[in-house]
Amino acid sequence: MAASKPRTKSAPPADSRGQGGELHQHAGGTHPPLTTNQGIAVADNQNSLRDTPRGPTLLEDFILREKITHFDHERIPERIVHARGSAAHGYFELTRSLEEFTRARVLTEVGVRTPVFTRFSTVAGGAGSVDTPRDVRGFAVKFYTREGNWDLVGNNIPVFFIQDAIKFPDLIHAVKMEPDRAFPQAASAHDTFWDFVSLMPESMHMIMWAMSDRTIPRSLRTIEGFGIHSFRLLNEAGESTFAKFHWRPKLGIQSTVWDEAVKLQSADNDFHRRDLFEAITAGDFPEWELAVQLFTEEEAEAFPFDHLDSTKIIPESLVPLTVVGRMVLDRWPDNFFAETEQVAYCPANVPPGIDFSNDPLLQGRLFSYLDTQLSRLGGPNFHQIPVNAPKCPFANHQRDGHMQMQVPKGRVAYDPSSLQDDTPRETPEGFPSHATTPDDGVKGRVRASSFADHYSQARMFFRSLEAPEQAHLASALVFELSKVETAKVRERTVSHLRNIDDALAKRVAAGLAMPALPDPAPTATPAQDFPKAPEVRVIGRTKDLLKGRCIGILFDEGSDAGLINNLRKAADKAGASVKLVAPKLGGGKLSDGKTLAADGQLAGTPSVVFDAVAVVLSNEAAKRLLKESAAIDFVANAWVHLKAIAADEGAQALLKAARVGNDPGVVEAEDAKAFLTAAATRQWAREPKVRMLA
Ligand code: HDE
Repeated sequence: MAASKPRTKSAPPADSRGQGGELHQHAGGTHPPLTTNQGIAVADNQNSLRDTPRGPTLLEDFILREKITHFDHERIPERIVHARGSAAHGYFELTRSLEEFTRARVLTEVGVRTPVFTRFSTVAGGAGSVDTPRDVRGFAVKFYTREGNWDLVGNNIPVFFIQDAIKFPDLIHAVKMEPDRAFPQAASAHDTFWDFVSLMPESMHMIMWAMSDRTIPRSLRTIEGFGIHSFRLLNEAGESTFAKFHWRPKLGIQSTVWDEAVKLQSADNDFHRRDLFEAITAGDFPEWELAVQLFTEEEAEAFPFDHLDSTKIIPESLVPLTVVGRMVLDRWPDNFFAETEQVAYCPANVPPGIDFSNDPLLQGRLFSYLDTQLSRLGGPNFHQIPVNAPKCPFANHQRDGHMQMQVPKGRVAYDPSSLQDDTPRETPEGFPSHATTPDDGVKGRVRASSFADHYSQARMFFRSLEAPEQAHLASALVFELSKVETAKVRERTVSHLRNIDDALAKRVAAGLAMPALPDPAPTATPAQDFPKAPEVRVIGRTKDLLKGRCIGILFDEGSDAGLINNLRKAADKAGASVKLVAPKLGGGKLSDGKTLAADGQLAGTPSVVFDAVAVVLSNEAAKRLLKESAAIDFVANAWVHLKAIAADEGAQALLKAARVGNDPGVVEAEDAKAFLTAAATRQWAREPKVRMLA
């Protein structure tokens, strides 16, 4: 009989005998008793209940049925977009009060640490897709403020594809895998995406960003975040100021090169997730500054674009950034499903003092998130899941529904009421604190004429980039359009490029070997020449830092122990992490007779996962490794991915086989200083030697 047993910790025997006589292995140790979800202790978790040893399983086996039933329902629907994500806990600390502009305490109380939960995601792929496709990254922050939750649900790109929320389902249907063939997964390089965007000139500015190096980041720790829309801040006097929110990574912005991003997909599906996990668990906490752009209605009137249009940035030359705080992510979630999967962000979650603008994209989002979460999380009580619940008290008269976790007391569940003293009531401190806006009295399905300029900022973006970045962008367009089967879609896209930058259009047309350059797309609003916006670059904004970078050292039997130790020490001092790679995980005996184990086996640890590599080999080992393509690829990829390479005398044969050339990024392993200087950056000057860019 399944009676409840005393809850003492028991040490199970090293093995135990099931009723059929077979042995189960136990790993040992002291553990609490295993129970069913009803708290019934389980004596045998290996065998289902049968009436004879070889007879059918009995329906009576409630332990089996509960376990399998729970398993059958373990998956919930994945997010329709941003399905693949990684998240971490941390805090936000205000360093500068915005009291003049807002009454929201999270933005006025300097020094207070507000807990946050931040989730990064890709947009197009499913939950099981890879981390490193070319894609926009979601950057969603839940601030558990003393006045309720504030969700700043942003992306790593400051603009968006469309101006009006009514186009979102079309955009997403176009970018997701094509419905008849169910591919490609997590990629925009296909006909339906380019068909749609080439018919939506408003997406051209975003296309410039999406085809730039921003969408192939090296690490989630090196991406920026943007709230995109203009929000409003409201102060005690009810005065309103517009605000745009920016997250700036402490480590600077870093991206990969395309060939590296492609190879990372096969080297490590979880590259970004693992990188974030490893950094946080090593105590190397990622950090971002929160900056705001603040401006008034009158200032906005003078902009040469409409700030309510999410396809536009406000260049920093027009409205500079003011840093107001920092976010530190210092704790990996205990459980992926309970926290990262069940977290529900919603741009409509704002505390008093933060309000919305009339951006039509934001307005649609205010509806969509709660709606999708009702079905994704199975009912109206998902706000009670620990990761979603506010950390301040919350109470109202909403009741019941699926999965109600609270047990409300008393007979009053309505308002107004007079029967009970402790029921929640309205408070003057709370919402509404909405801004009043002038109303022009026109109602209709209209798009403001101030939203009509689709090319000026796309041109500004492209022309602001450094030359290698422009080449990457052109090559990305050639790559994506080369996957598009329909000629007229390719031509239509190039016709938009002609309105952005004719030289870019010609490069892309040449890269596709187009027989003729298509005419520019018709437009009533030709591009204006805006001043360059250097803040959009990646290359100029990468910090030459070793902190946050990882160096891989390839070694084998007989490698020079002194050299390896020197390199490790120097890298450690400079703040870089080091991983050792060898043909076998057990490593080998070095020149000093001591055995050094590797962190990764060569076949499973290619150089794409590192920011720079050192190769320290004896002549014999190098000779042996000439027969190992993974060793040659290790060096060859570091070279073509523009990474610093340090090599000792013995390793030269491998460098030769990998066709490594000569440049300031290739140094002797003895010169740790020169190596670390080179390792702190990418060798952009090498690129024309190794790649034909468009
Ligand atoms: Fe989202 N978006 N979105 N989005 N979005 C979702 O909400 C939507 C947009 C963003 O880590 C969904 O819970 C509409 C812009 C992030 O859980 C859904 C429109 C920006 C995340 C939804 C947009 C974003 C989402 C899917 C056009 C950058 C992941 C699952 C008006 C500012 C949040 C969910 C997480 C998720 C709707 C456009 C960012 C369907 C209708 C612009 C970071 O509600």
